[in-house]
Amino acid sequence: MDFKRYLVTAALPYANGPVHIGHLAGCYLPADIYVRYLRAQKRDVKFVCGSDEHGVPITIRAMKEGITPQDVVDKYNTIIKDSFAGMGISFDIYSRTSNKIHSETSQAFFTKLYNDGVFEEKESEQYYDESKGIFLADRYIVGTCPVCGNDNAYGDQCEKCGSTLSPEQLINPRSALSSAVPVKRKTKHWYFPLDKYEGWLKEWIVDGKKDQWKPNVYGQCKSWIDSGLQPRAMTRDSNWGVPVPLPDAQGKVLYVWFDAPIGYISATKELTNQWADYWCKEDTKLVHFIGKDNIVFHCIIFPAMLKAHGSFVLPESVPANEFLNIEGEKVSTSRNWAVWVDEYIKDFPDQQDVLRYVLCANAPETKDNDFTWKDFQDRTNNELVSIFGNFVNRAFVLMHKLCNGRMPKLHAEVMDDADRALIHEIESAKFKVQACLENYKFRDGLYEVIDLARKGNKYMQDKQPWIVAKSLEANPENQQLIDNCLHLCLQLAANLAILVNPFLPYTATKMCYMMKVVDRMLEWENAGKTDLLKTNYPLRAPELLFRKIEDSEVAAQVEKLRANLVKSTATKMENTTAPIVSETKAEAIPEVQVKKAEITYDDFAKIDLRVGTILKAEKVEKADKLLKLELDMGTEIRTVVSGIAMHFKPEDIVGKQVTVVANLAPRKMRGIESNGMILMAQNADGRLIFVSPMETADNGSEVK
Ligand code: B3M
Ligand code: ZN
Repeated sequence: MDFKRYLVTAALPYANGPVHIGHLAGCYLPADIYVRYLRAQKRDVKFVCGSDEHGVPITIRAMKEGITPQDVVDKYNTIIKDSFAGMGISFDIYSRTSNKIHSETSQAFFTKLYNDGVFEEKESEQYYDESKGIFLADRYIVGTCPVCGNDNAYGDQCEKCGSTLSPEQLINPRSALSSAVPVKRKTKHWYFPLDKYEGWLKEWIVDGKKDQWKPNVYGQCKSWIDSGLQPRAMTRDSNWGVPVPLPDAQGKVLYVWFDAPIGYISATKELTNQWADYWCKEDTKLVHFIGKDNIVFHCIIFPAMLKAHGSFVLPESVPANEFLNIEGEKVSTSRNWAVWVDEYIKDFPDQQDVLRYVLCANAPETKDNDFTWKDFQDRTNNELVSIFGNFVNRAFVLMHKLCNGRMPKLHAEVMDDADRALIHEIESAKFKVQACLENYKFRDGLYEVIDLARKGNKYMQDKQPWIVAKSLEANPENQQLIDNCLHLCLQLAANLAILVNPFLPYTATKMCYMMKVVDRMLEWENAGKTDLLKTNYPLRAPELLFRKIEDSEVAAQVEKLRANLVKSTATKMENTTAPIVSETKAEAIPEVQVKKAEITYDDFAKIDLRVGTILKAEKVEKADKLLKLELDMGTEIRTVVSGIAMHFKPEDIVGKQVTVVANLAPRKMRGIESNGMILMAQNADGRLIFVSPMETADNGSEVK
């Protein structure tokens, strides 16, 4: 199919926290590279995105910060938008799903499906928090994970072991709002019958996209479809979201995964009156850039909705990336293990392209990848500075030194094989980069750009115009050789600017300035040409395109990561009732800062701290984290269940003295009553250390 126009979307980030570099690498940067390339090709393209401002992630964040959901989205929408702009992500529009145009668009979509009789109306039993008087979304229910024993697993997922869960599977479920034990209540919802679209989805994806979609995307879709599709509720009981546009739907809103993808349509409407061309004409190529956790929503649920609606095009491609780990560990927003884009921009002003380079060169295109600050430094210094920057700089410096600061002529009569080979490399680089970009292989495309610079360096090194210059007095005609070398090097540099532009737009702009050419030179059709710079034209003095990243900067960033790591609540693991609500950047906690609000002496005096000795320790069945301890408390033997099994072998801790919170209310875990809690210190690296008396104390003695 010959596409007349392109509509490129990037996942709408939840406005419940800032974006980190994993977001950039996974979705926004590849989308931006693709769009910049299409624009350079002068193709008709629109690039839409915006904040996803509904759903449980927002309400949880509001609860945690003690502010309204509106405050949350206002705050983070600004931060996110600025982060993208700061990194040169060139959306045509960055909208918000709280806009009026969006509620109208998504309600109209719902109404159309409703009027066409698409939805199934069903009553079901759902968890309800009686103390708060509201139905609990799966995310609001926490409890013990049946797979790994994590006490703070969510009703839809355990973040510790990654298992997908339903609230029914949680052991000891409790409300995240109040810690009350939730009860079941009847409620009515509108279901989208995904099962009825199974046949169509098989044909469209399983048969139709096998060779077109990336294996990770295709594979996830296929296994979803193969395991059988179920009707899915498209409404929720909540007061935050787009109201369900039906008379008997008080207190009900559209499910966030119903309204959010429609946000792509609303954003396009907001952008242009011609929006329908992009959404309804068959010769539009719709491409969704997303992270791997969004695959089923974009490849199965949203397309089925679009199909049911009938007026819209379907995604042609969904190039989803895997995840980017940081310094060898999975990103954790709750533990603040992430490199935040807004902070990068502050710490490295005007260094957008360096991060764009590293994230693209190391993009998690086919598997999860690792970002380390050392690699950031190595790639910058050894690739950008030493290969690309160095080549461009030398070409300019030598041109100023050996050719009077003017673009030298090409003397055809003295051209040799090396010159012709270089011209061939320049011509073919265009097609290599292009083939990669058309197929969403951004890493490979960037590699080809650097490779061309590498070839330029080699050519210059072989030609050694600075040595040739020494022979000029004896052989003035050798100036022609120097001219040819620098002419071709500078034409190559102009090509580098065009090819690198989608990836590193700030660098391309700087290069245009140095070459005194207008941005129009960067159009893709100019790539491969070797007459881009006019002969005899004075060029500017070179500017350094990139600077080296110093060891001290790397050390400071690694230190910052570790210092800001939120010490896991696991320090007092066994009795946490408040869920560790994740999904956003937690406040940074500098080392000696007080973490909790001040308390009075009387508050403190309420805690009965005692010394005890571990008499017995054993693993708790089917709970990887838990140890059952018997403690000699002087006057009694106590049972305490403690979440330290991942850290200590039972036999290694028998005989140790520990500090015990002796008057903590009893709590049942895995059917065992725990009477108290032992204190542990936790290092930045997560290691646990017993908080014990320095010398042996009498069992039962008070700690004060
Ligand atoms: N907000 C999930 C996410 O941020 C969701 C994407 C919506 S795209 C329509 O990962
Ligand atoms: Zn788990």
